[in-house]
Amino acid sequence: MPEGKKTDKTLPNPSDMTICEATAQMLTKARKDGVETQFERAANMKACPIGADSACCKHCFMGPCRLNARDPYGKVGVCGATIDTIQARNFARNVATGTACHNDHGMAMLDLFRGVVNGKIIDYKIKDVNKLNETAQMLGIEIEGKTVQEVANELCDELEKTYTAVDGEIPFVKRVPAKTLETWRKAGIVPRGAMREIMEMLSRTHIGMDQDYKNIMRQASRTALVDGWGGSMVATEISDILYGTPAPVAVEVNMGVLKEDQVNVIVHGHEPNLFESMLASVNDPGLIQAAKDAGAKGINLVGMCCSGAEMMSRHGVPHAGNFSSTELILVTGAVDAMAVDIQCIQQALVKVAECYNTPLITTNSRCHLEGATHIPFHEHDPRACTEEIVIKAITRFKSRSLPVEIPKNVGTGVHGFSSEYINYMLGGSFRGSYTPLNENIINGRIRGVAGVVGCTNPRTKQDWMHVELVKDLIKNDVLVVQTGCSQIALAKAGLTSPEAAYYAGPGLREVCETVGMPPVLGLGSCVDNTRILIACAEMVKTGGLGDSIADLPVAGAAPEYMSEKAIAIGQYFVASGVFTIFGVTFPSIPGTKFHKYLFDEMENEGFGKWGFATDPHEMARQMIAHIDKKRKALGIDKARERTLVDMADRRAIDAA
Ligand code: SF4
Ligand code: MSK
Repeated sequence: MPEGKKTDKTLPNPSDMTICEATAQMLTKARKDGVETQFERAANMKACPIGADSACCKHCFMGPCRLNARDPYGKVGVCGATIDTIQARNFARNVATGTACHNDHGMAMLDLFRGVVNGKIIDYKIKDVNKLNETAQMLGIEIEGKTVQEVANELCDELEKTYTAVDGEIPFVKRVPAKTLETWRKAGIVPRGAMREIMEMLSRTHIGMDQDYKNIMRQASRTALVDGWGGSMVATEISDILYGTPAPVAVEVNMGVLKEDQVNVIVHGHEPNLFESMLASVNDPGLIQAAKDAGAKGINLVGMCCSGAEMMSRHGVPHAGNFSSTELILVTGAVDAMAVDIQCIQQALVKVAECYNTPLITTNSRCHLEGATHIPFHEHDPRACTEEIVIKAITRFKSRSLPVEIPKNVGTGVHGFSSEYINYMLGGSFRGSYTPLNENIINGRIRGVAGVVGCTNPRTKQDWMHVELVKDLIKNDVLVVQTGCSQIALAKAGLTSPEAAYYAGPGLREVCETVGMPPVLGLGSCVDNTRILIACAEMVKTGGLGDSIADLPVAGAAPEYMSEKAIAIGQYFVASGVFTIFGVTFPSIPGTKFHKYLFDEMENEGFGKWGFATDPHEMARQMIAHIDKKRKALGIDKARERTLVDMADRRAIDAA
């Protein structure tokens, strides 16, 4: 073991690193097997304190320049850059990279959609014609008398502007409430195409360019908005049109979904295309027979991370765990192949997969891993790739030689909510509407809505922040909507089932029991955060809760984030008007002008603002305080007080 590395004895106990029992069990096994994971590497690698404070700059070769977080105005970079410029530039580049990732994903979905529409890609079809028509109409495309193909063609052309428009405004700003849009127009941040915004962001953060932190942050907001209301929204909408808009479905979650007597295939990543084709391949009678011939009872397809979150929402495919469990699932020895596409694929998977003789297969030209097998996935012939992967998995099953240990943990939750389904669920099929949600917020049964999203991070106890935060929120009558790895943390903890209403406060519990919904609604993957934006826009449009998203009693959190995509998501929620609080670490120094701008002053300009807390209860306190502040501004704080002291209501709830 290299000098300075903690030995097994000094490493924290697995149960101190995660609240996921299955992950802890596999951590113990990994240590016995001599396999290192992100948890040990995080414990062994002290994070650079200057980097964590965002007090260093390496944007040119007169540096790198390191400023002092304890005396941030004590010196400047060689070029004279102040701490505010350095922090703003670093932050803006995080936003640009995260936005690039989501737009890259969305653009790939658009390419696929165009291929389907013009008949060049035949393996996928338009599944949700209603969604196609609604999206087209919302964007001002006339659908009367046109074929599905004609409408889809026009929609492709319109959505392409999300990426390519050199001026003007991206198509989905048509969804933005008028007052929110007015705030953006006043600030000059209504986004043009993503290529333009990301290019300008990178240019403006070069040495000798923009050196006014507020001006840099204006472009950071504009760039982030072309993620949330741009590339991510395109990805979600096209995925729904091609593969179907999710509707609630019961799903099994956690490592116990692996089956010792079956060929286990895991898909991990972000774009749904690979997974959709894999679903077709594992149901191919010839491949099922091949698996049986190899002595297996069948083929068990399982998802992880965001690909998994999307497929569990749309098809009820079981989910094995979130980001921090992706190495540890391999430690079970039961995974016969892991196929990955893009984003959140740790390089460390190569080594762990090698230790357990599991084929690790990259499939996307944008994401190779040195040492992994690459089987290219082409949308024109997708099954060639997925079938080859299944055959590899069957071969590995046949030659399993290492002991298999599958944790028994399995939870069941209901997932697959969407902004459309919330509309239907609360309003019914004949009067689908957000009115009941708004009414329940106004009368105080629901105090507000919180989006709890984002990654897991081995620098915090896996899942703990997510679960504790959400428990506090629902206990205080805050309805929680979720995406990504956070949703999986809550699903494992059993809080995405309707029975979890038991943990909710009396008002929220009453609504959940009436409608039969959980107090925690899973909306899908990271790009599906756009479903939360759309829900916010619908709440404003429905009326009674103010004129802009910034007026709503809502808040957002990513308590265990780790990726730059999360920063981009946070910034688009803040720019859209939402108080958004992050945990783990925050790349700014309290007391600096940059920090004050993000945490206080943006709100005065009609946006939301950032927050930070490492304790989930403090995080919940800040979110609830913000929701209450908004309720007061709307004049509905009294309604809630009346509801809560109404003894007749209480008795009715107790008797239920
Ligand atoms: Fe240093 Fe300025 Fe170069 Fe950054 S841009 S590395 S602060 S000289
Ligand atoms: S996968 S970005 S770890 S949520 Fe979308 Fe999970 Fe975060 Fe990746």
